Amino acid sequence: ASESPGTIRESFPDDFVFGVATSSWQIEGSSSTRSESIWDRFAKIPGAIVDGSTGDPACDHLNRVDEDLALISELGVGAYRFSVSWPRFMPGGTGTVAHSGAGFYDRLIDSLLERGVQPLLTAYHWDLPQSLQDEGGWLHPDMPRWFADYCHALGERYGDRVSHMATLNEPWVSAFLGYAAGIHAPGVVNSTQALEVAYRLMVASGHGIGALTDAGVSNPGIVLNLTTVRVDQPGAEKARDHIDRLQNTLFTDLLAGRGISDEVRDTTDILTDWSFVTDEGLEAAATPISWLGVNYYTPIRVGLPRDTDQATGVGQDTVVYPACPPASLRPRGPLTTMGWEVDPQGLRDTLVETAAALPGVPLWVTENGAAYADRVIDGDVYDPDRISYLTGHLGAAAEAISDGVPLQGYCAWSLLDNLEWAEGRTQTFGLVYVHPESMERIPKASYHFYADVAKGER
Ligand code: PNW
Repeated sequence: ASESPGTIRESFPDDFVFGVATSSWQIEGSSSTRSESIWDRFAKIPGAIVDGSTGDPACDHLNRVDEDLALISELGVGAYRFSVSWPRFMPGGTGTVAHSGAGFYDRLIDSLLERGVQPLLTAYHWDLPQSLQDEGGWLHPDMPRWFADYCHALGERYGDRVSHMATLNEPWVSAFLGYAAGIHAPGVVNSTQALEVAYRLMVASGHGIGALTDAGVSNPGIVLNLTTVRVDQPGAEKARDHIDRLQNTLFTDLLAGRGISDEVRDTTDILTDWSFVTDEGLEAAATPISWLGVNYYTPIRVGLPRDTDQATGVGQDTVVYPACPPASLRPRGPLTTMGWEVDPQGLRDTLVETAAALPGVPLWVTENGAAYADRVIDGDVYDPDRISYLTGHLGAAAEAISDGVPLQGYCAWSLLDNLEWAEGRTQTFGLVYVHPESMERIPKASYHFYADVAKGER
């Protein structure tokens, strides 16, 4: 017999929760029964989504929810993280809750609870009602109030059954991919606006936390995409620090009540005078959270500008970080099909750094996973690379706990092969294969692997 190192399950505390995640726009479809979102509008721009995908049918989840609940149930997980489509729940953006839209999530939540699965609800996973975008979206000073009203309605409707709700998913992505790189909705390229949107989102989240609490939600929190930032070559230290500030510290400082640091203000004041920042806004952004979700996929590795970079010296791939000193991002293999470096140690480091930035806040890994081109052979889907990715990152999560990180749960991204934003259907993160036309679901080898982990069989 070989030495038995114990199961993956045994490397976590007994009350640790294994879960799986999705988001509304990426799976639901049925766009005719909700109002338009900024992603529906963005998807109409030729070339915005590489394969021309739209929000329909996505995974046709609205019509296949029973089948998807069975997949969650058979996976044996303790939690399911999903998001509410704002345009489905409150089609006007503000005001009236839609009977049918709200009822869909009632049934989803009740079915999860019947199956012993804890619902983790995210209020905003990027599908803003287009009507609010038309008013100015996250640049509008009233957005925090509109968002708080929406959160209050969610809390009133579901707070009796859902303990853990998150206000926002990854405000960094909304701000910097939506307003600096312009590769996400609403497709704006304006670094000044990106900084203002990042701030406004955090103010809105704070108002949302307050509204959820008022409505009786016991555990309101937020989900950030945080990641450790490494120096790849000597000389890139300044750029590393700059990227770390805009990727991580900007958000954790606001949550911790440290405001916006002088370093952030000084390095970006060529772009913006930050006069939109108010004391009330900073105070709102620091509203205490009862948990923090961390989405981690890959570290950031910062090197010197490439020879081919423009005369400005600023690498194309660092434009997303406003005012970044000359540098380039240099992922090292092995890479996923997203071009993202596979580095489990990066998850451990990210969790340790996050716990230090926000001491005492319970953490969850709310997303972790990998895109690969899977092979379908005789109706079976083989994804050994995804299994080794998950094995490595689960190990890193367990090590972070032994480092003292108060980590309570882990959600794999994603249950289904879904609509991967600007990448359309060309990047697949699912534990379950979804045929792009027939919508047939086939659990992959990684689904069976993860089921074994959740059940304690490996
Ligand atoms: C996250 N980046 O998005 C989202 O929360 C998911 O909806 C998405 O499907 C998943 O990760 C995989 O992409 C991100 O470029 C998209 O740094 C892009 C980045 C980070 C997160």
